[in-house]
Amino acid sequence: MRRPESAAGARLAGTATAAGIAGIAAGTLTLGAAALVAAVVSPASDPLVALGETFIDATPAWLKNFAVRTFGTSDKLALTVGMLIVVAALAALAGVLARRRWELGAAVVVALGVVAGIAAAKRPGAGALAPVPSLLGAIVGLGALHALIRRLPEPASEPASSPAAARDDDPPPRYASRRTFLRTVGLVTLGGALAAVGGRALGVGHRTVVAARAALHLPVATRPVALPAAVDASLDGAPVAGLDPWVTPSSDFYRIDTALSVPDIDPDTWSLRVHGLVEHEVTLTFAELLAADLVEAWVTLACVSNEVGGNLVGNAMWLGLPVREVLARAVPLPDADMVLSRSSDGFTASTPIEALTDARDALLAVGMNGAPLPVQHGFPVRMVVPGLYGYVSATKWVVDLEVTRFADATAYWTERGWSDHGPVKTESRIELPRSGSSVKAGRVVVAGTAWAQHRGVVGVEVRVDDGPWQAATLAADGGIDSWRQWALAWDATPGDHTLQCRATDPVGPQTGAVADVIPDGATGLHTVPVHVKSA
Ligand SMILES: Nc1nc2c(c(=O)[nH]1)N[C@H]1C(S)=C(S)[C@@H](COP(=O)(O)O)O[C@H]1N2
Ligand SMILES: [Mo]
Repeated sequence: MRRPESAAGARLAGTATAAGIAGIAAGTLTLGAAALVAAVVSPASDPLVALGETFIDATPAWLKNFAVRTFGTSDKLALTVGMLIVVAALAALAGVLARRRWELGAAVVVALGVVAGIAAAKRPGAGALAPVPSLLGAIVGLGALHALIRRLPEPASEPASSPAAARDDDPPPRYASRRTFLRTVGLVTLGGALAAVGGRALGVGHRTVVAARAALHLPVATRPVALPAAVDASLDGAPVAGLDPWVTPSSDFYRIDTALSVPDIDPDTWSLRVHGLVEHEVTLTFAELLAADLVEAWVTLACVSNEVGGNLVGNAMWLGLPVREVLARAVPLPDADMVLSRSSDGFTASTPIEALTDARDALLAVGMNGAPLPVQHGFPVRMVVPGLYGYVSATKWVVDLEVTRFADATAYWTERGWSDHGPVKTESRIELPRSGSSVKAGRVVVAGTAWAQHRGVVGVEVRVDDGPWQAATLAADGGIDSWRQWALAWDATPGDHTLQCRATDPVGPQTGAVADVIPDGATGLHTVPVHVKSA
């Protein structure tokens, strides 16, 4: 049987493809083996986690901004998918190279293992064993790649008298061999994937925090707060349905941080070190923190990356110890003007010392909405400071407070292009009607939420099609540190309309000037198009 050149070329290409597939299978087993080892060593030592977090830390402001804008709170999922694609491409390359020259393919695997191992070792708080999952994974990967490359289907050297061929003419022998290869590859990939999933699950189950959090009973606050009355918007005595609730359930609370694997902190070994420009260095244990006079406070937290009209903002009841009481024990020196808070995973925030020593409820929080802090929101202890964006104040998993000066120290996001000061800007958003929706002509409820943390919202106005500003009805004030709901009855006429809102704090109305989230928070009027159908 004559085979044209192109068929021979296709066979060769098919084999290179097979080598690429072998590489991906070996790569999957590599990651699976590493995940299993990481389950024992520490979740953060998983090569994907270590590489991802290193990548996040190296990400400039514009890219972080792009990621948050494009993927919102799914930015971590997007990063993981992106990394898997890159790793798959490199694994395929390792396979293709290994088929030509084993040493070349092996070099790619070893290089990846070493790079991931170094990344894991360099993560803040990494133990001595941090590189082990990456390195053991690479060794398993080398073995798998070697075995698979030796079993590549080789059409040219297929023995004509192979048992498969003797049994049947169809399919031709090389297909039988290919099937065996694919079956092996399939098994290796499946094993790797199962190990990866199992390793992750095991790692999560192994976490000290899960049991520690479940066992924790928070003390009762010496100064408790109740849910303030009438904070839900209503019009003419009728409640407005469909707004974001005044209290954001913890499970719905936005999450923004640089951690791919949340820190695993045992409250029994947690401590907070207060040092720097202080008269006495202070160390606070978790037991001491719980034994202190804890207070409760309603505070609306906002992310500097929140776009006008966005939802990276939430309101919760926090339980904690005022930071000023811990600072008072340390006695800051007069020339200090900033406190650099640091989390166990290396994140830092620069907070003006004024905001931590004045009368506001700046807390070392242990509770959120009546329960211990969820792990994702900072268990066992985080900072919450009314009036400041999270990136300059709300350090989760906090372990260290350095009293210092803005002139002498910089924080995580400041080093990436964001402002070192981040007071929350007065903002308001329209939640009803939804942007782009259709409503019937006549009485339409326009409603939403406004915030001006630590100044308070004293008014909200709405305008239609650039018409005059009309005062909305404010819901009760739940305190100047919390957001405030509002509503207005609009007599809608058929056609396309544009709604806008603006909040007023004691200083004046929010600015309508459009500003990007970088470097210190977005401004502008939330603008919502609606279509009104004739009734
Ligand atoms: N350790 C740590 N704390 C952190 C961050 C982080 O990346 N790491 N992000 C900050 C930012 S930018 C915000 S907006 C708030 C968000 O808190 P949340 O996830 O509980 O809503 O946490 C802050 N605290
Ligand atoms: Mo943020």
